[in-house]
Amino acid sequence: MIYPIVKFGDPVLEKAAETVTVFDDELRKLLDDMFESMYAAHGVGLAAPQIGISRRIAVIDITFKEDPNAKLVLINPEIIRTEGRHTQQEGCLSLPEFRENVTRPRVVTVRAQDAKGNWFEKTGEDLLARALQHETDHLNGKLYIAHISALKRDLIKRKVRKLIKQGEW
Ligand code: GNR
Ligand code: NI
Repeated sequence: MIYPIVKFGDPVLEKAAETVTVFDDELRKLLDDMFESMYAAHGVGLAAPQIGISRRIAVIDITFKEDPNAKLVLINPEIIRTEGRHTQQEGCLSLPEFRENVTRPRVVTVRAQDAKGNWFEKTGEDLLARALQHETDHLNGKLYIAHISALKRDLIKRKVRKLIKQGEW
């Protein structure tokens, strides 16, 4: 099932999501639906709050279906190591049409559980590192605009408010 993507303005995007404690078939179905929804929306990552579900679950595939081994499930993820710094354009499916340069660590290691509840660590660089951080942020109620200047952030908020008023958001 393809879920619609929740957009900026919905409070679910700005609250911390709930820790996952049950690793059952319902969770595995949700993960399948999240991958399907992410691919349908042409994203390289998707966090559960973006489909209105406030649980600490995210999926990533920076190859966009090219490499089946690149599918990454992150449950209860935490960034445990970071290295370097890199600035790159970043977007979010919950803020369609907006893009801003965001400076983040260039290499990160995440500790997370898989669909079966087994803990693992994964180190990523560049786009993967960015996606690992972007999705972990979502689960903490944080959007990429938290990492840009207040001036740019307020401009985006103002534009979104205008779009909402016009019924275009
Ligand atoms: O599809 C996405 N692309 C992207 C590009 C640069 C940095 C982060 C991302 S994640 C984003 C999908 C999304 O909103 N995930 O939460
Ligand atoms: Ni996002």
